[in-house]
Amino acid sequence: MAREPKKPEEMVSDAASIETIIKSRHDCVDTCFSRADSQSVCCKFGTQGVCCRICHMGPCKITPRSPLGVCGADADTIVARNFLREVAAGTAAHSDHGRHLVLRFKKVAEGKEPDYKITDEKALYRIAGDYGIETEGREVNDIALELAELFISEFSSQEEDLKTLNLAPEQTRSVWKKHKVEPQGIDRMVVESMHRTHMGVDHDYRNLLDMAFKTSLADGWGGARIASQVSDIMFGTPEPLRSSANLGVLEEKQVNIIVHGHEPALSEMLAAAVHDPEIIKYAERAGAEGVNLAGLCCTANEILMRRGVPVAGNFLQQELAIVTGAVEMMVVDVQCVMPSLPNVAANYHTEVVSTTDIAKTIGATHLEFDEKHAYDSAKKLLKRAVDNFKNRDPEKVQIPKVKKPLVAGFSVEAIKHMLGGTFRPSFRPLNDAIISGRITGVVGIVGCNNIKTRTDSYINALTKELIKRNVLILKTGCAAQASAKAGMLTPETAHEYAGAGLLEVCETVGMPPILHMGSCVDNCRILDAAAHIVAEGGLGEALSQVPAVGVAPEWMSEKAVAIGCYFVASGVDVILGQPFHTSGSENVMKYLSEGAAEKFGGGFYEIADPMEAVEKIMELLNNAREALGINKKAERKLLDMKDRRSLDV
Ligand code: BF8
Ligand code: SF4
Repeated sequence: MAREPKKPEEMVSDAASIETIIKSRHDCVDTCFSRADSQSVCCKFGTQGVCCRICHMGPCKITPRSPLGVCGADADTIVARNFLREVAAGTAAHSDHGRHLVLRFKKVAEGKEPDYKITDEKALYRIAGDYGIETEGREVNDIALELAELFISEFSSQEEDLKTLNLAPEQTRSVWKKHKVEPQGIDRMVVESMHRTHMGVDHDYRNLLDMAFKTSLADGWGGARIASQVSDIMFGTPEPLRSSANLGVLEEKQVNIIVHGHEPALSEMLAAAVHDPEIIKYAERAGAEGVNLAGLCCTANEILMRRGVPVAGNFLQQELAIVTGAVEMMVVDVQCVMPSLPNVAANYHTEVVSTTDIAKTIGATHLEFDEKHAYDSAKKLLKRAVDNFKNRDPEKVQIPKVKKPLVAGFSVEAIKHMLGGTFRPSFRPLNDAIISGRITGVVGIVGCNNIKTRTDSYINALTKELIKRNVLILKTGCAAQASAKAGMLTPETAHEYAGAGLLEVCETVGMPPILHMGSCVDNCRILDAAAHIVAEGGLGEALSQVPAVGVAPEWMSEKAVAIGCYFVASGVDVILGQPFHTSGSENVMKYLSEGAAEKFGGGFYEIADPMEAVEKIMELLNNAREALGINKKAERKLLDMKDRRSLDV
């Protein structure tokens, strides 16, 4: 007997998605929500991580009756190898994104890409300084070129440790040295991971998992970090700004273009070109009131953070955006783009356009992005979208009237300014608030949506409860967009939900209790914030001592596995709302939790229930506070100027 499809409200938690899933059923359009229903139960061997298809004597699977593969590999080896391959893929994704930006940055420095420029010279000086590059009396392009070359060597270095590691506190670095997980060149780490997981190479699960941590560090303190830094230099360091989120940002009377994926280079150009008078006139001639650019997933986060472009939705809303019938064009680049998009689009007038030769989908129009004429390329795309406006079927248009205001743009530099003012930007007030107990600790809530969890529900329940308990929340990726859709990325949220201590700090500083720090490569900004907390003093010497926890409540991608690993290897405990595919090996599970905690000071915890996660997080934060000797009752006095001065170091 056919199963009843799930009710939309059981699968998603926001009104816009519920309305649009109902529309998709009415329009007889398949989406991830209907496909998840027909997938039914996931493969047991895959879930446990005990399926090995690394050589062609297999695939082998581990069961009580066959505890070894044909070659003799046991569950520990197979699970650890599969895990390392996931980390390598996640690291590769972030880092290749970083590489494309670095190569462009180099061309910009050489004056070969006139449509791009160094937007944020201050960021260039700051970052070049971080790497010990001389800036005094030098031309901007000269500094940029040296920095670009240094970044390129971070990918290609063979025996030298990554220079980016020097941005971590010294004690954290010495932990990495002690356990031999300091990565060399990013590319080498990924290649070596693939070598070591080839049939007949590395079989010791502990050695394989150490390599997973090492490779992940080449992501968080390497490729992803570089992507973030180069984006800041070329497109600007984010500063707080207002915008809005959810499908309701689409405009009924305008040409709607959605950018989706991860790389900011093309979307930045589109965001600039959309205001070009030529484009506005072109749209008006086509009978539209204008051109409306909106984003999905991390491309959305990139242009939200820097330009305030509205967010149409997070990961599981990508098909729903098309189902509104109001999108003329969806421009995609790399990562988290569902291959189903052209099929969904075939039911409407939407044109899906792929733009890079490393990411093509059958059914999508492929229009290679011309970097040399980037602005013209962007204008051409916009005009093409306008031309498609006439094909929109008004009968099929249904834009949910659901959107929420938000504030985003909290780079580490912006947080520093907010806390200390322009005159003396500093993390001191935050450290003081943590030491005094007004803020219990800092929690990074990151990652995706996953069809296995009612969309956004874990993320939002956890966030709400933590701010009630005086925890400052740092967010990125689709998790940040979940808060945005719930209307929680606003300063008013402090009054509505925050505990007394956190509220006091938010009011004094004028900041929201949930800080949106960007896309998934910007998870390194969270670690950078923790490094600033350490440098400011009073909260330990290593990242592992800071009362901080990372959570990936609804994660789904290999990138999230890499992110989790570099948080843990940096000494930060990580709570996973979705389990890894490692349950087939108790040894691997133990190594990732207790083993990692012993080595790095942070380990993994799998907790399926958000309220249980809250309890665990509070316990971890309080343990850290206890160890620092600051776990006394919150003192209610705000520091006066004299106190502040006496704390200055
Ligand atoms: O890099 S949070 S679904 S969009 S993987 Fe993807 Fe996950 Fe969203 Fe951004 Ni990150
Ligand atoms: Fe089977 Fe070993 Fe080949 Fe894996 S590597 S498929 S366990 S024989």
